Amino acid sequence: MNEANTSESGPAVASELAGFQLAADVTERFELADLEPLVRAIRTQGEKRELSLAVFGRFNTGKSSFLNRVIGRALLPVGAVPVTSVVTEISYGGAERAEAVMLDGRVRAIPLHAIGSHIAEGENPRNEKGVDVVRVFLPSLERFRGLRLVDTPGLESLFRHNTDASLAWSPNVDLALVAVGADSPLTEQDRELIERLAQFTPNIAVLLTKVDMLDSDDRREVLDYVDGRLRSEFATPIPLFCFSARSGFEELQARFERDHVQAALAAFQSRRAAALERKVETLVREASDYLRLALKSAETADAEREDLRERVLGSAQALADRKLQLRLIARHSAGGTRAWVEQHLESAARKPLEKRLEAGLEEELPRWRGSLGKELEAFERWLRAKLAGELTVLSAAGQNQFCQPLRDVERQCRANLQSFRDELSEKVERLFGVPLRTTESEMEVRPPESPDVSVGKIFDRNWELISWVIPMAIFRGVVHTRFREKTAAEIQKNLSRLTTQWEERVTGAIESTAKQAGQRFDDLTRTVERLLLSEDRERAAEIRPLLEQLEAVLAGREGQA
Ligand SMILES: Nc1nc2c(ncn2[C@@H]2O[C@H](COP(=O)(O)OP(=O)(O)OP(=O)(O)O)[C@@H](O)[C@H]2O)c(=O)[nH]1
Ligand SMILES: [Mg+2]
Repeated sequence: MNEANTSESGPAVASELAGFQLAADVTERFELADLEPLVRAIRTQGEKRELSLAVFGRFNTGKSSFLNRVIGRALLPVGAVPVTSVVTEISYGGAERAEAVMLDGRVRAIPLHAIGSHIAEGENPRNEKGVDVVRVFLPSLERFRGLRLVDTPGLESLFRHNTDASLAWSPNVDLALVAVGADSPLTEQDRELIERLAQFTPNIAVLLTKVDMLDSDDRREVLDYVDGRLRSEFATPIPLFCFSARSGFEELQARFERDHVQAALAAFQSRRAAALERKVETLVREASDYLRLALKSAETADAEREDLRERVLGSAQALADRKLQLRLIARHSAGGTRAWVEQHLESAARKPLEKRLEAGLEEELPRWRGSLGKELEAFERWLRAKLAGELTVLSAAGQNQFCQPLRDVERQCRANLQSFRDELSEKVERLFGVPLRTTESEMEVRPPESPDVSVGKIFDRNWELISWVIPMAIFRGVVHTRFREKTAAEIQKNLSRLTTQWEERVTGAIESTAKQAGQRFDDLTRTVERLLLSEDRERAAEIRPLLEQLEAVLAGREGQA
């Protein structure tokens, strides 16, 4: 088996690599949250029995279609709009099965045929189910033992969370495949993506997809163009493969498997070691960048501080105004939530619901024969059960719609924070010559669950006591008219109650989102203040030897290269 191939040399565990422990310690000591995923990826690298071959790229370039072809079945959902929303890992396994690893770490078995409900944007919008990664095991992948095929959500779509999910996973990559559509060959974003992936692995190839869309002359022209661009943009050669998921292009797939996959498996140890080396090198470089910034800041005299602070963060008033903007976004959306839910619940659903219950009531009425008390009881039981059933369905079906104001707030807060972060980073880089490394922890927005629908008591009086004195033969018509009126009134009352429940839940989630955004804002300003506020000789003395050691590691690596 490939993973047992020990004839090649190369460090398999991170601790053997110069600088890793030092950089990991610096990451922990200086709380460099944005380097933590890379530290984790490096630590787990040593335990991995498989190379991760991950396909990245712009949405709609055919990444999932490509992997479906490679695994020989239509497993992954595909479509003309952005589809994949969760990273999916596929590897050989003795039994066919799938599991979802949730963001909170729990692992759930899921039926293989239902993975779409976890990984497709349409069925799991904005990853509202909170899935971290889906893993699939297939006995048919015997020939890929030692390989983990990874499908990632597409980049650059309007769904920013998909880009975030792909980039968050990217430190784990060993063999990166960048999918580029033959219809838009190699954009500026593709180049940036390759550069980003090169931080984590030197094993990068480009897959030119959908080549069936070009005739052979155009295909040659596009191939030459992409190949030429790759050569001029990157110092190391990047292999290029053509692919089409359409039938008639099987030879391209066979060539890819032979020249890329089998070659990688044959050189398993060295590919794994190279990816590990690259990750550690990136970690050491980024940790030393951070320390250089921290050192410059600790060495800056107090006299220059206030001026620096003002130049980076702006005045206290300007900061307060920015933070107020976040609160106003939330307040505005929370204020409109009731009207929004009302529009989608009461206005849209009331009439059809009334019609359904009226028809149901007319069917039931002839069955209720007895004293007033008995009929009232039958009516109440029927109406409560019917209403509860109908409202539960309406509530669940409308959940996505009702949460729209929450999503708007989340999107606006995220964009607001991002632009603040970009501005700060740019100013710090201008003044110190080193980019600002800030904690880019994601806001966690949990959409509220559907409330439990409960229909309260319908009649307050206990009619049982006097029902025997009322002759139903005479009053039945009047009583039934009252039932009809009561049905409409109960629909109105309970829809309004459900609207209130949803309003409370959505505005509660909006408030918590706004609070989180406020905290992120404060974290960001605190990080900068911590860097800028005081001249700190002790801190400078602590940083200097660490920085020297990290720089020595980097110099040693460059020397080796
Ligand atoms: N002509 C042609 N169309 C293709 C090919 N591969 C995929 N498509 C079409 O391109 C669209 C996108 O395919 P997907 O496989 O879902 O693309 P993706 O890159 O996984 O998209 P995201 O998951 O959104 O990132 C679908 O409509 C596919 O039918 C191909 O080789 N040739
Ligand atoms: Mg996809």
